[in-house]
Amino acid sequence: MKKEILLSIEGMHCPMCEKNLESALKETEGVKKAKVSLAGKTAKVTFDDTKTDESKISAAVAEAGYKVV
Ligand SMILES: [Cu+2]
Repeated sequence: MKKEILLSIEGMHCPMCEKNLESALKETEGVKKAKVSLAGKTAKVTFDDTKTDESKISAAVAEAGYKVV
């Protein structure tokens, strides 16, 4: 099933961070949509919950160099 979550992200400092994280999320298996906001310090992620879950998405965020808070 499709699920949407809004994550609070720590560690983004510039528009490159925003782009980096967004593309990292989009490349994550099971992720359908990702919209990262530098100003809002958030990532809105739509994913297929048969393929991934919130902890795997958080791990992908950490791998990209940022942190879910
Ligand atoms: Cu940056």
